[in-house]
Amino acid sequence: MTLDDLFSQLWQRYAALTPQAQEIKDLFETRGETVVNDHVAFRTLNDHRLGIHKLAQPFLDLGYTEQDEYHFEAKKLYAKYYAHEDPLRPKVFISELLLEKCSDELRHTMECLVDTMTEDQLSDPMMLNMGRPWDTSHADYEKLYAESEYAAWLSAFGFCANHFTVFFNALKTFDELKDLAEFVEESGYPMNTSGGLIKGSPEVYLEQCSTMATKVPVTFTDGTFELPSCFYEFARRYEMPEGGLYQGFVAASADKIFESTNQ
Ligand code: OOG
Ligand code: NI
Repeated sequence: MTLDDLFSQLWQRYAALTPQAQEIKDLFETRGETVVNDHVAFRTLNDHRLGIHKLAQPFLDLGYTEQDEYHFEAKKLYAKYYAHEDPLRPKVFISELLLEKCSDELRHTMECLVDTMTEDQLSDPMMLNMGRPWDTSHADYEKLYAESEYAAWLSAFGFCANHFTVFFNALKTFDELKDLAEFVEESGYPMNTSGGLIKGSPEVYLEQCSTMATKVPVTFTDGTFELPSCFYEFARRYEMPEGGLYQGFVAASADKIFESTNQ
């Protein structure tokens, strides 16, 4: 598999789950823009069978290397990002829920889901794009949601690109990230305003904003329910004093971006 194949497979599943992403990309292209991706993000659990390292493998095989790590105490999450030596390749941000920090009940529920996965599924190198490999109930989703929105989202959607992110710097028709956010909002896509519309600032060399996830019907063992699936993000990077654009993430901003899948 080539990197182009990998990103195109990821985009396919993501766009099917998130029609707004293709729609917004089309709106940009209608303005004469060419959309470049800054990063793609994934979610998982720190269960040894499917931790960050497991999802990262296809990228590592194709020339990506591990970069920085981030801690999210309140959300009980840990994340790492990976980058390719070709700066035009999107960065990859992978987070995982720290099960040992969660309640016994939540840990048990999530481990039971993983236990139902087959050997073939657990050894699939493309786990990161397999979708939801387990059956689960909406009643369990609700219980998980009360403790961790992240766990609930993972139980309902499984493995896929949670968001693609448009690289603002490669766009030509917006002066500020705020102008882009207003354009997207006015086009009919509600934005995530947790922590403010624009997260970060030139002082931390990164500004980000994101849509709220599209609601899609999800089939559970006890019925079909509309739930927030995936979202689209927009990131503007700033030049650092020592030269070059900042390449990392900002934990305080990321903490709010996670909330783009809130109900
Ligand atoms: C990841 C949230 C963090 C960023 O760019 O800071 C993030 C997620 O929602 O899974 O994407
Ligand atoms: Ni992101």
